[in-house]
Amino acid sequence: MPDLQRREFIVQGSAALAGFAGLYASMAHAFPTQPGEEVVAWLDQPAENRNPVGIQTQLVWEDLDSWITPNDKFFSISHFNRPTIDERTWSLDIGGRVTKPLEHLSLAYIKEQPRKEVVFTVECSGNHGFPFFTGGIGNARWAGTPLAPLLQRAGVLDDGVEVVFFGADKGEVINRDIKMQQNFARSMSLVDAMNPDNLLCYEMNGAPLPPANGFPLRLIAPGWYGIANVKWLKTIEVRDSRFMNLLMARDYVTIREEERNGETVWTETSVGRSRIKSAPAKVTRKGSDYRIIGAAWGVPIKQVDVKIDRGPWTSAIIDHSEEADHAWKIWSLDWRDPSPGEHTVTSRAIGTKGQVQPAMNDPLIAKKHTYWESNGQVTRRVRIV
Ligand SMILES: Nc1nc2c(c(=O)[nH]1)N[C@H]1C(S)=C(S)[C@@H](COP(=O)(O)O)O[C@H]1N2
Ligand SMILES: [Mo]
Repeated sequence: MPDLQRREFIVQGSAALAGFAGLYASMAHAFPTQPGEEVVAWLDQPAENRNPVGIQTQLVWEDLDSWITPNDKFFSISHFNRPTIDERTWSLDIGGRVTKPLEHLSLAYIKEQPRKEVVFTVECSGNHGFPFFTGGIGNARWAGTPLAPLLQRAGVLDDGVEVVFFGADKGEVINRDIKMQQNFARSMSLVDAMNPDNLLCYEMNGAPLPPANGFPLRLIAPGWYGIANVKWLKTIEVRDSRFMNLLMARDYVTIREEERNGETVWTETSVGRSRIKSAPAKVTRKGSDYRIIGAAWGVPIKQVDVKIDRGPWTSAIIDHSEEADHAWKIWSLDWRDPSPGEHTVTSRAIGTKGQVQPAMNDPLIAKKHTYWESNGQVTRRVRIV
């Protein structure tokens, strides 16, 4: 293209873009909330929390007004007790199938190691699995030191294939009538554990880890469901075989009917890496202008579509002002002239590799018999007056 022509093209192009930007100025940034903007509450509200000890501080979707979830609004899950740990007496052991066990690592020692930060959206794999559990998600900036160099320093033996992360919390576990006292534990293959993204994390949004989120140290495993992110970390143990405790082999196992050439195969698979998901967060109104705002996460997101009632899918605008590889994307869509009355709002995320968030009647969801990995499309109800 000759220079002049190209310049003209650029000028015209940017002029056209400016017009577009003007029209959608309100949409490019979903946050902060604009003056005069009010939230239209969903008609379908979560049921009363049936497990208030285990599940605390769920995200209230209508309150979503920042990319980062503040620590005091971040959800917290506990399967056993919630230990209060004194960092002066706490230490971390890394052992098992290694040549040089690293024992009694202090918090100060871990903080002296190279620091790394990641913005990562943690979702509990049970989120949306129950009517009372729809806010098990939050996005934080986590800081810590990479796990891999410490495992390397410990010198993993050739037969070391599995890395187990033990928490300080514990409780009674029963299997085959055998009653045991066990610490919370989850494992990963050595290959997965060595991923450079994994952090031994001591900081959340610039503050020491809050007790509810794992003080003084937790694993942060970006790209994995919440369960892999072991809190109140106490021991890391390399083993020579698969680890099959409650949280690896009985709970957090997804049971599905899968179709193979017209035959049903029942599968039981471990909950691990997060799946593609999105949800409408809120409908806002400013005068007579309505907007739908939501989030999408689980895998790298390319696109989010929104469906109102039984209408067509319309692409939402993704807010690129704050983004990170492992963080949710905030999206919004202007809702032009909604008719008064009740409506449904459904969102559908599409990943960069073409993954599509399944509909609730997709066999992937409909033939799933357990509540974990509830990544089906979320439909909310709203009344426009
Ligand atoms: N030690 C320990 N770690 C744990 C848990 C637990 O009960 N004990 N719960 C897991 C689950 S199921 C989830 S969803 C995440 C939640 O992290 P959060 O409580 O910081 O939000 O922590 C995980 N790590
Ligand atoms: Mo979870």
